[in-house]
Parts: sequence; C-alpha cells; structure tokens
Amino acid sequence: GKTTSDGIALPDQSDIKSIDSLPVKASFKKRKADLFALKRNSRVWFRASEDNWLLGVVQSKTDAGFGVCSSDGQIFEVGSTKILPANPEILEGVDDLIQLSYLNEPAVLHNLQYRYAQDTIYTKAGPVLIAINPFKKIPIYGPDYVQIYRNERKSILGPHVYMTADSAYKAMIEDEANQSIIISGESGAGKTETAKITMQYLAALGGGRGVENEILQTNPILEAFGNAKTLRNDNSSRFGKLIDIYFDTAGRICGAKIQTYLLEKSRVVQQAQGERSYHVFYQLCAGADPALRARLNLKAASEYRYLNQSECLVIDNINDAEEFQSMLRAMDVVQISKMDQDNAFSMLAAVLWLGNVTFSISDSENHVIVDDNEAIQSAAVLLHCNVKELMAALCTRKIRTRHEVIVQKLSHTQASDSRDALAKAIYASLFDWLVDGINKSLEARKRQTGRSISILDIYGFESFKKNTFEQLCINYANERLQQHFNRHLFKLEQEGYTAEGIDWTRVDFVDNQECLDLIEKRPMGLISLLDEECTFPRATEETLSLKLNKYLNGNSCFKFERGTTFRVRHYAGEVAYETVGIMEKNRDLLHADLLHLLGSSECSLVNSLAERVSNGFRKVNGMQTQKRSVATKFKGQLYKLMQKLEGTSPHFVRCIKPNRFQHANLYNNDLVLQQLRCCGVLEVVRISRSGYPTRYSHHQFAIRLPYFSHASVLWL
Ligand code: AD9
Ligand code: MG
Repeated sequence: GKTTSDGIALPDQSDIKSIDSLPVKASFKKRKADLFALKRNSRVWFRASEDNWLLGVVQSKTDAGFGVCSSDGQIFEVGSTKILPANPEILEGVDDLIQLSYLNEPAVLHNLQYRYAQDTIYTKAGPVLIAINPFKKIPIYGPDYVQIYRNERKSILGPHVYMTADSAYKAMIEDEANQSIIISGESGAGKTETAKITMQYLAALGGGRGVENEILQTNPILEAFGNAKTLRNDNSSRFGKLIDIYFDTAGRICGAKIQTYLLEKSRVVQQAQGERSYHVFYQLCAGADPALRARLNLKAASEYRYLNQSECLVIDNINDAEEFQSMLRAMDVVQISKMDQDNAFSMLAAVLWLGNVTFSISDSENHVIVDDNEAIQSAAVLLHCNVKELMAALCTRKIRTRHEVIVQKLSHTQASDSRDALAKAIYASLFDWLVDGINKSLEARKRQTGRSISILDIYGFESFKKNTFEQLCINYANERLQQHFNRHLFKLEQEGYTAEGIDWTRVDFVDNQECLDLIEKRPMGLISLLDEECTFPRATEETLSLKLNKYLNGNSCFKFERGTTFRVRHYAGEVAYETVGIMEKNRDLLHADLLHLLGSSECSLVNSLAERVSNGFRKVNGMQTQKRSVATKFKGQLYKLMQKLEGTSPHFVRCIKPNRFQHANLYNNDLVLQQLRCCGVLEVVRISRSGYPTRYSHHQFAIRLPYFSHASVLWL
C-alpha cells in the first residue's frame, strides 16, 4: 500500500473490506483520510485480537502503524489496518447513532453497550428504533412514562418504544394515513414484549371506550395457545400476528382485528428435547378446578405422551396454574362465553387423550387395531363421537373406487400418523376458531375514520441444530419482512434523495432478492419444486433432495449437502435444512374418514372445526381430498401481508438479543454485531446521515468543533 507523509503505511483496499461493512470505495477514501487525521492523543479503537476492539490513545506513529496506549496503560504496536478513529468522549452513549462522528463497528457497538450497561435499552438508528432485550424488568413503563412521552417531554428521556408508538399515532391523526409498527429480530430478541408495550401505550393514548382493555387481554389468550418454550425462548411465538387497531374521529380506539399466520402445528404432537408444547396444555393440567378436571378426566401433564416426551414440563419462574387463571380472566374480558371456553377445554383434553391412544398388531401382515382403553374412551367422549367409529377411523382407511368401497387396514406407522394428524387438525382449527371469536368481540363498533395502526409481531429468524419445514417457513417470512425494510429504508429513501437533487454517496445494502427468488420463484423455486414433488405418491426425501439439487444449484443462496440436507444462505445467516418430513408437513393431509367423523359429532364446536379443516380441502374427481399446499398458502398470506403494509407508513423497531442464554446484564458484542450487520441498521444510519448532514444543534456543533477533523467534514 501507499504511505502518508509521516511514513505510515496505509491499508490496501482488500484489508478494509474485511474490517468494515461499508462499501469499499467510500470506506477506503474515508479510512485513508481518517488515518491521516490521527494525531498524538487521538482516541482510537484498535483490534487487540479477532473482533476484540479496545479503546486507546495514539502515542506515536511508527513505521508499521501506531503506538497505542490502552485504557489500562499498556502500550500496543498496532498496524494501520487494525485501527479506527474513536468518537470524542462528549459523544459517549448518544441517543441516535446518527450523531456519531465515526460510524465504524466498534464505535457503534461501544455506544450500544455503554447505554445497555446503564439499562438504556433503546437507541435510535436514524429512522429505526433499536431495542436491546434487557431480560429483566426495567422501570421505564407505565402511566407516568406514558404521560411524559405523550406530553412531548421525550427529549428528557430519550428514545423509547413509546416514542415510536407516539409518532405513529400523531402521524395517523395529522396525515390521515394508516400506520404500521413493524417489529423484527431473531427469536428471543423481544418482539412480542415490544409489541405488547406498544399496545399498552396506544391503549393509554386512545383509550376511553373500554375496548382497549379487551385488546390488551387478547395477549394472554393468544400467547397461551400460540406460544411455547423453545431452546431459544421460554415464550416463543409459534405463529405470526398482525393486529390492526382502529381509531375513531376523536382519536379513540374503537376496535381491532387480528390476523394470524401459520401456526406451528407439529408442536402439538412432538417437540425437541427440552422444549414444550403450547403453554395452554400445561396451564390446563395445572390450573383446572376439580369440576373441570372431573369433566375432562384430566390428569397431570406428566401423564400425557404429547407433553412428557420432551422431558420438559415446567418453565423456570412460571406458574402454569396462575397463568391459567389470568387466561380465564382474559377470556371473560374478551367475551368468550363460558360455554365456548368449556368446549375449547374439551378439545384440548381430547387432543391430550388422543396422544395416549395406542395400537396393537392384529394380524400376520402387521396391521393394527386401537387398544380399547381409557385414552380412546376419553377422546371419544370429549369429541362427542362414537368410540367404535373413532377406532375404525384411526386404524383403517376407506377407499372408494368406481364400484365399491374398500376398507384398507393400516400399519402401526400409518395409524400413529393418522392419530397425530387428527390431533394437529383439531388444535390448529381450534386456534383459528379462537382468533375468529376474539375478532368478533373486537369488531370495530364505531369505525368513523377507518384509520388504523397495525402492529406486526411474527416469529423471529431461527436456526437450530435440526431445521425443517417450520424453520423454512419462519425464515422465509423473515426474508419477506427484511425486503420490506430494505425497500423502505434504502430503495425509497435513496430514490427520494435523487429526486430532490441531494448530492450524496450512494449506499449499497445487502439485497435479499436472490434468497426470496430461491424460495418463491415459479416454477423453479423451493416451494414450487416441493409442491410438485408432493403430488408424486412415490416421492421420497431422497428424490426431493435430488430434485432440489438439480434445479436450485445455480442460485448462490442454495447449497446441497449430502443425503437429505440442503443449506440456504439467509440474510441473517446460513441454515441447514432437513428434507425429512417436509413433504408430509407441506401436504398436511387429514384422511376423509376422520373428517367425516368430526363432522358427525354431536358437539357443534367439533362440527365447526371439521368445517374449517375441510374448507382447506378440495375434491378431486369427487373422491380424493387434497389441499393447497401449506407452503403455497403461506406464500399467498405473506404476499397479502406485504401488500397491506405497503399501504401504510411504516415505523421500524429492531429487537436485538444481547446473549443466547436469556440472561440479564450479559452482553455479547459478537452476537450483537452479527445481528446489526445482517439487518442493515448501520447502512440505514449512513443513509440518514448523508441525507440530513446538518442534524446537530448549535450547542452540540460548538462542542464538537475541536474534534471535527477534515476527514469527517468531508465524509458528512
Ligand atoms: V420469538 O421470535 O417469538 O421466539 P421474541 O418475540 O422476539 O421471540 P420475546 O418478546 O418473547 O421475544 O422476548 C423474550 C423474553 O425476553 C421475554 O419473555 C422477556 O422475558 C424478555 N424481554 C423482552 N423484552 C423485554 C423488555 N422490554 N423488558 C423486559 C424483556 N424483558
Ligand atoms: Mg414472539
């Protein structure tokens, strides 16, 4: 590389790429200028080891770079590729990353960590709010704080989700435009909590009609039925949720509507070791009163195979029985009738008892019959159907040919699968039924303005040791959301600057279109190929793998691994998926016999659940029933969601997980950096800065002046 007038070696372009995620050209120019500007006593970040940056002060310039004194008085020889200018002390812990003179990664990380150490979890990154999960209660919520933020005294307290909610509310009223608050982040980063805090603020601001309390009380219900403990998060959302909150002309809340997305139903029958099924099952087993227990023939959670197989029945610091009581109160508030509540609990108990249904080999061809025991008897009673018919439907299959009906006996695996399919279908349709019931209660009673604020809280990006269909869908949804984020904060913003004739340096960002193409392009995308393979009765996990490998290998986001594994490079990281079980989950069939059985039940709830399930089916040749694939349906839902969000003014919140252990006061720089890098927050700050270079107050500017190097003026 070149040398400066002081004889300091300057880094090559290639060195810079690895230490800075900024576009190479711009970053090279800036870095060169920054290094020239470093003088004795300049504050700097230097890399002591891989990804470990320390704060120091330049002592001398040497042939190889710099002599730097660290904060504990040690002297380091630092090469010029391993040094970055640090921000002046006056900028320690600024509210908005835009205010930093130097926006390098160590500077941003230090700023966030500095704030986090003081329990200041919110920081602005230009138009985006960063929220770092504290994993502990911080006293910055509640009526007093709502008052402060609604009275515009926010500058005293700094960034907060309340501030974001407040901006959305004001913009809705002033611009007469629908708003959305889009919360993203990895699993466990704090999206659901943030969504609830947002709802609380809006309820306080627009309350008065009473419906706001109903809206808040939907949370414990939906979390009981749709959240579960995973290895990442003790209260992980296993469904996506968009809630539209409607306001009247006076700015008061007058109703709401909830839309949910793809509940992970496989969890009902199976969970990974150390995970749990949906909270509501454990709540019911722990909290039902004696009368309800007797009616449902309810046992302890440990007695049910669907709950005991993962060897995790309780969650630290959670009392399921108490949670059940809160959930019951919430159901009352949301006006779910006692009868509906009782019926819903019968369905839950029926699912649990189905899980205990066992089979025995009945003939030399290994066909099975259902064991006649407490499990099948209880399930039949709870489903209000004939026990003999239920037994028959579980272990045989009627096949109608043109002339006759053939009864085919099932193997052990087939029968177990049909039992599990029934349990999953009942639970998933119960969930939808519940959401519909809630929506009826929340229906906007006075919709004078038609104005709304929508809050989006979906399942966060996931990467486990084993990833399959569910992770693929979840991560796909996150890709879609990331694209929406990019579109608004990069594409639209930059187009705006160009249109206004603002002279600025174009900021590159990681476009995730290729990954989306990989998943959803037709006819050669993951979903299309999967759907096609699902129509072949003889398809296996191996044939699916071969097919994916054959057609997707050209996409740089796809990598085939041996056997039944393939890798996808997502914006948030690479994930290895297993094809095992993917086709069954995508087909999601429930045999017609079981559907008919539910339809013949004497319980109206069971009938209506059957109807819900069959709505997703279509008749082929009047005989077979088949459904639009789960992935294709999900794709359609996401498409509609994006269309809807496009019609609103978005407010973005990025939740960040500071450690993988759900611990308070534990901050892992690498983990934070990785999340910041992949979601594009740093680039957003750079764009905002290039668009509005004079965001400083006079006072701030005056204080900063001595530190204002030639380089940073050029850069801004
Ligand atoms: V997932 O994608 O649904 O698996 P989320 O929703 O991003 O995930 P969640 O909101 O459930 O994460 O947060 C995880 C846990 O972090 C919560 O159960 C709280 O214990 C903790 N948390 C999150 N945000 C806050 C907060 N603002 N204050 C205190 C918090 N604790
Ligand atoms: Mg969540």
